[in-house]
Amino acid sequence: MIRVVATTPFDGQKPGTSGLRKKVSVFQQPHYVENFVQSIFDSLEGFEGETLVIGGDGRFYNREAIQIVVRMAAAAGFGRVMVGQGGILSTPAASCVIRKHEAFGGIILSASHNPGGEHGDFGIKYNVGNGGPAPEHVTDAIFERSKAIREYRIFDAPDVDLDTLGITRVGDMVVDVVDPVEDYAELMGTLFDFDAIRDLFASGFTMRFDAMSAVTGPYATAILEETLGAEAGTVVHGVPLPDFGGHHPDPNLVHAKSLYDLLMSDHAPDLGAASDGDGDRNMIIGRGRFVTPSDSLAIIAANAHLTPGYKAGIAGIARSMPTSGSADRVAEKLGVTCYETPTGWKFFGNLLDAGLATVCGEESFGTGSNHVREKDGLWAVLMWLNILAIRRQGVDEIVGEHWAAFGRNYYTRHDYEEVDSAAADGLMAELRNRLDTLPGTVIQGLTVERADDFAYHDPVDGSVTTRQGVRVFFTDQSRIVYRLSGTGTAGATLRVYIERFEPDPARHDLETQSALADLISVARVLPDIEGRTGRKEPSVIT
Ligand code: VG1
Ligand code: CO
Repeated sequence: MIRVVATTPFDGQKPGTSGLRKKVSVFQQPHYVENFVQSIFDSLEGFEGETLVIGGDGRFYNREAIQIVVRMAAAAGFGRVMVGQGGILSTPAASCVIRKHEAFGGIILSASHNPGGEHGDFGIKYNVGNGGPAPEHVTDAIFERSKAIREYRIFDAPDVDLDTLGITRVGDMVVDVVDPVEDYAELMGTLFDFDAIRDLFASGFTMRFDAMSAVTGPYATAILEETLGAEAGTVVHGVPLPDFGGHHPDPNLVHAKSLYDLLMSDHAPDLGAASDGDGDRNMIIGRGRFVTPSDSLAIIAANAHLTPGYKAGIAGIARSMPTSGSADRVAEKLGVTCYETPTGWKFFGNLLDAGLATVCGEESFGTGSNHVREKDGLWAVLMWLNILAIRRQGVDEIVGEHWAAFGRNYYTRHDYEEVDSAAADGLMAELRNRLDTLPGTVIQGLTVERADDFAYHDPVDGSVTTRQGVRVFFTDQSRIVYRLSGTGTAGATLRVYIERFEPDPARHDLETQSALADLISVARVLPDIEGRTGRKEPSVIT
């Protein structure tokens, strides 16, 4: 019943920052999904009879891809697949299920925060047995294999019923359709003080959670409304749709603007939060106060001991390099290390496994901890709710006190999307050429102190990852970082990360873009963004 199908390689099946992401139409080409999935299986060893977890964010093509993966897993010799009902598993829930059931690994169908629908993006990602994204040596092997693949193996069988819970079979392989929320919700209950959060809601605390018509709807409704007693209607856009309702499921100031506007208005609830396509990102907004993801990480690290799961304190913090230095100050005060890693959650896995870090975060609206091996949107929201339930202060007050104690890192990211790839590569190459000559240069009154191209030396396995972004540090404790995105599907996206530390509490209430105006201007002229890309203004500012 196993069919061996001859095939030829496709160009560009190279996993990026988080899996392989392309337009849906690319994945719909005959053999495209099969080639990549076979390349994954060919790069792994020892999974005979083992369990593979499969699920996705519900976007267009999710079900079709899952049927292919299930039949190929049967042909490859897996003993069991656990599939989220309806093909649904948020990325953190998939990580949770892999760990809890000691699966060999998992395949997550998602392009995360990228738009969905027939004309949107699709993606496939492999996660290893610790529940985290495959590390670089695995993704490199998958890519190498994809360039040489000649055949794939697939079980000839009818589609499995993804909607009915319980066990069926494809050949000898068990297909276990599981509730996508249950294991995850149970884990959250062990980490946070649900009684305290219930009391908070019972006391009249109000919230809006925008699931952006993506995967977190069922999770948020079950946990926030049904378990914790948040008012019905707290969760909006709570039904996952294949095209995310035509919206861009990226919880930031641009794509979740209606939530932001509500929180800045007269009828703002106490807390606003949102999550992305696959449920690993989060945005936190208090009444009248947006919390940057970098600040959120720092505040969570400083307050985690107030929650049951972290009451013993944290062993360390890890943040991606472009994330602001606010967490570093918390680590210093706590007497723990703050690790600085390249962009992408896969670099946190070793630190978490080795017990070196407990909480991790990225400026791109990603926060998480050692409870799973992915960033976790709802976890961050529950962490904030638990902190608010114990401190009984508003978000704005907590953020203000944090800045007063640690100083404020003004922070913004400017993205230039879909620029010409050659122009973007040229811009980065020129910056790299200038690394030696930049120190000492004065640009519009700001003096460059040092500049480098970030390289990461993993303290656990000794691996080295180079060329992770050009950093330019100035003498006034400010910094600009340039790097190209590894998740886009059209042209190149140049990301410019701009940050300045402000110790003076009298200067903590400035509007971010104006507080950083001089640095923003330097960030544009230094590599001549307009001259090289033709762009006067960024496409997205967060
Ligand atoms: C972006 C973010 C990065 C994040 C990655 C995956 O990558 O910058 O911090 O880990 O997306 O997030 P890049 O290479 O485009 O800058 V998700 O929610 O899309 O899995
Ligand atoms: Co995501």
